[in-house]
Amino acid sequence: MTLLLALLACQGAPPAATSVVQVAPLPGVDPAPTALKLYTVTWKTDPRPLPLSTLFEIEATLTDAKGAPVEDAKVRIDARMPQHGHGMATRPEDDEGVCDAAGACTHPGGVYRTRGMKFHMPGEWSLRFDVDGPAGTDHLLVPVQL
Ligand SMILES: [Cu+2]
Repeated sequence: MTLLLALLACQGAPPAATSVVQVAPLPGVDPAPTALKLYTVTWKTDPRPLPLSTLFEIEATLTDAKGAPVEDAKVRIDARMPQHGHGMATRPEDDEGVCDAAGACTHPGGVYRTRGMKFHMPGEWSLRFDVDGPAGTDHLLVPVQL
């Protein structure tokens, strides 16, 4: 029943493609510690401010507890609407970084990019960064109101 309600909740008329809703307050400006404080994530969207119903990408800079860039981690970025029980309609693509012939990849400067994200509904979104790096796995959840 919960699932049914969630589906029904998402069948409202889609917002006009031209509408751009300002996030308030605009998240991602300040460095945010991950849940276990193993890393710090500073991120921004392109375009900015974050658009509704428009593809966007995120550039995240990952640093360790001492503030040094972490170049050899894996960062996955995803988003859900927790009150509706669904995620994005698009499949985000995390950039592999710079890879050598053996397939080992690094992210110079600790910069990670994810493309193909879209918030297709207004409401409360939860942006999630999953980090798997040299200090261990950790994550960051950021509430985003559109
Ligand atoms: Cu929804």
